Amino acid sequence: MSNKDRQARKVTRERANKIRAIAFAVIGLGVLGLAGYFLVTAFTRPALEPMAGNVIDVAADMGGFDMKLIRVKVGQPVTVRLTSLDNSHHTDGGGKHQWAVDELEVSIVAPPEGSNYATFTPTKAGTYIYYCDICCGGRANPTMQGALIVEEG
Ligand SMILES: [Cu+2]
Repeated sequence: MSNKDRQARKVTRERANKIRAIAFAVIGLGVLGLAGYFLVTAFTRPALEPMAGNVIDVAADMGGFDMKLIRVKVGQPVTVRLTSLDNSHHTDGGGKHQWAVDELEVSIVAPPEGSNYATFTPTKAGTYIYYCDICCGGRANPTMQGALIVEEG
């Protein structure tokens, strides 16, 4: 091999290395950007539309409900709006959560990163358990439970 050939090979190799380095940098930045995007969306809540009436906003993620206790009055209509903070990439429940009270026949299922609501009027005082039966252990999971206390008006 001549010196000239050797030189040409070296240049080609250096160029290939440079291209590889740039490709890695671009991929690295892309991954970082994506990670940043997921982090930001994971920690920001979706904006909620204003609603009329007595609205109780409850949020849920894999860690449970953000409210463990809700107080309402007998004979007064109340709207519970459930927001799921999880995205659809969750394998457990697909990012959906539920807010259900068997005795009141209320079951709200919020879509991933979205909200859903139900309006009901409790007619009997008492303490009711609300729960999510979709994710992580369902009803049996103590973090996916709370108490709805219905008091005499
Ligand atoms: Cu849940």
